[in-house]
Amino acid sequence: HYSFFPGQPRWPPSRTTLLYAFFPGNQLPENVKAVFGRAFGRWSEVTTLTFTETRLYYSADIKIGFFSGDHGDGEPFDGVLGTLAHAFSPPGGKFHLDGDENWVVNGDFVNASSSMVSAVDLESVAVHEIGHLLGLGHSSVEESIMYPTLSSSTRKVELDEDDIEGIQSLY
Ligand code: TQI
Ligand code: ZN
Ligand code: ZN
Repeated sequence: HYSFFPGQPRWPPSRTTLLYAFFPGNQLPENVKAVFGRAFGRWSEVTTLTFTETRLYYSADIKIGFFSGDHGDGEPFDGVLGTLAHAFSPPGGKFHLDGDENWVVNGDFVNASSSMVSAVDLESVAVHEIGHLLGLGHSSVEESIMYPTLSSSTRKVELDEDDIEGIQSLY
């Protein structure tokens, strides 16, 4: 079953459009940015929320960036595997991804190299982290996006009934 964060934080009802921006220091290729657009779309399809990209990083509600190791927020990333990403409850908006992962987009490595041993599907992680950004905690339903385990190389991007019930009770 789905869960919320303590106190059930959510974006205020007056905020039906949330703005997201990419950390300008990353210079992400379009195919990587498009993954986040699709991941947001999966949640907006089942709620009253709309997500719009803004180029104004500092005024965005949700700030997306790839960082490696210690990146100044007291929650350092840990290299390949382990922690893949972190995103926090509303109205936090911080959405960080571990730049050391071997991220896969549409079945291809974003940073192709011959020594790849692990593969993490970016869209799967993005859909999960956006759930956290909107106020969902983890779920006990194994098929759900908010279940706290994802096997390596697995792609799981479709919202489960459990995710939909959870998010629809917030928005
Ligand atoms: N990052 C954890 C996560 O997003 C961070 C975390 C741990 C957390 N406990 C939490 C966030 C409690 C909110 C509330 O779950 S992670 C998965 C999954 C991670 C894990 O890097 O371990 C995914 C990121 F679900 F597969 F385990 C994305 Cl999809
Ligand atoms: Zn961080
Ligand atoms: Zn999680």
